Amino acid sequence: MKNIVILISGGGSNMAAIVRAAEQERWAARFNARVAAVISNKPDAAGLALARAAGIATAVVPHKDFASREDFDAALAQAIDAHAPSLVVLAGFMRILTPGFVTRYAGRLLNIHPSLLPAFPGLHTHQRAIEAGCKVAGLTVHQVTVELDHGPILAQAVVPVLPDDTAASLAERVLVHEHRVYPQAIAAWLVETK
Ligand code: NHR
Ligand code: GAR
Repeated sequence: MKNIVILISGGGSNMAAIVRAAEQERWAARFNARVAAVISNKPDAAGLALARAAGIATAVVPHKDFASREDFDAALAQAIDAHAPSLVVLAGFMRILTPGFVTRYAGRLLNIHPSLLPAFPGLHTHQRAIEAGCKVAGLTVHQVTVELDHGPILAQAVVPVLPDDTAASLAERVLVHEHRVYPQAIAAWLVETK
């Protein structure tokens, strides 16, 4: 069985969309894959309750408990490796990962970023897209590499920016497409790495 471990920091709606797709599309039967665990760096992440309700193992590794990023990433890797993952999925995970961590999971570490990379890597993407006068925005699923938001692109979707958009209204529009595209991209990855 291919175990998928999902890392979250907040609401977990992308995580929930992946869990839903895995069930509805019968990933266990078709790809021999399942969501094995959901791990958060924030103890109060709403996504943890969603995961528990879905019967998925959860863990919390609070980044504030660690003196350095290296120490946090080592503890995070230990929690992840308890589930022998074939794939580690960042879904709204908000901590930059050290080179050592990224190297450990090279080729099996994916992220969804809410912009059309290589435009707007980093934080506050929707506000920056609006301020730049972009007429389209979107999302990118990519492999995680040492350089932030620069790994090989697996999938993208384009979403219009409307004249009265705020960062919040644009984020909401993009998120709907994230929930569609991220599960698709993961399913395609599972087929390719069969
Ligand atoms: N780590 C590496 N090495 N490479 C990537 O491509 C990564 C990564 C870690 C996370 C997600 C990313 C995004 O999709 C991601 C990609 C957090 C920050 C950030 O600045 C930036 C990009 C992403 C995630 N985090 C602050 C930090 O100091 C904390 C911000 C907060 O807690 O709100 O780690 O956008
Ligand atoms: C999503 O829009 C995701 O792309 C973004 O945060 C949201 C998380 O929502 N990720 C980042 O900004 C990473 N820096 P969710 O927790 O409901 O999936």
